[in-house]
Amino acid sequence: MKITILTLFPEMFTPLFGSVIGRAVNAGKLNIEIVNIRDYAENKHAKCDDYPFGGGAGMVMMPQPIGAAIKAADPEHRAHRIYLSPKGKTFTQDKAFGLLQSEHLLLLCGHYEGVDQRVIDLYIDEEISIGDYVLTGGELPAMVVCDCVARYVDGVISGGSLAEETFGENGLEYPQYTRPSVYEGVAVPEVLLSGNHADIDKWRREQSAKLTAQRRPDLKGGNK
Ligand code: 4FD
Repeated sequence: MKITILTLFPEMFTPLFGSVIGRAVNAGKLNIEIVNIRDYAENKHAKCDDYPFGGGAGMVMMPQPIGAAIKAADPEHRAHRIYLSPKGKTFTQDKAFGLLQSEHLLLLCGHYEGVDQRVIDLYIDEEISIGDYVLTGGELPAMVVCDCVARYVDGVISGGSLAEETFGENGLEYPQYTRPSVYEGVAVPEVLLSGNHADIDKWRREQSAKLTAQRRPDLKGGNK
């Protein structure tokens, strides 16, 4: 899979390459391309924002640099093009799974008060929001989408972890423990040390169901 990210702040994406995702990129499992929109501005000072027509606070990102950057990155519109915005449809784990069907994702990050509406109307396939809050730019949302989708790409993380986790069919995940078996006087639940895998599975399913019913009755598995 290829993910192209269009932004005015390419340096914001450096941490993305530091961890699990960086390793996947280096192993050739995933191709992440960061494009600086400013490189496509055709005016003398590479200006990319301007005052809103009709007045009002803030600045709006100009259509020309974004349009040129999109056309260069995806000349034949093969990519699924996403604009990160508080007005978008809310991102979920299911949504991330669906996005995996695309060979190429293009993520457009807006800044200021957003981008000229004509860019969205002409070039964007889908608007996505990562939640009901406003940020200074679409970069963090783009990283969230990128990370969440990338985890599902073959070989990015080890097999078992994907199947058992929260937001699958199973509701919220059961609590995890590691050594030592007693920490600050608090012992690990005995069943986990029993070596009886049927009992352990049963305990984990119960914990999972209890937690989901308490905290997230809206989720699947909330009353299992
Ligand atoms: N909730 C999100 C996305 C972007 C963003 C922006 C219009 C502001 C939050 C378009 C206004 C983009 C989100 C940039 N804040 N800020 O996913």
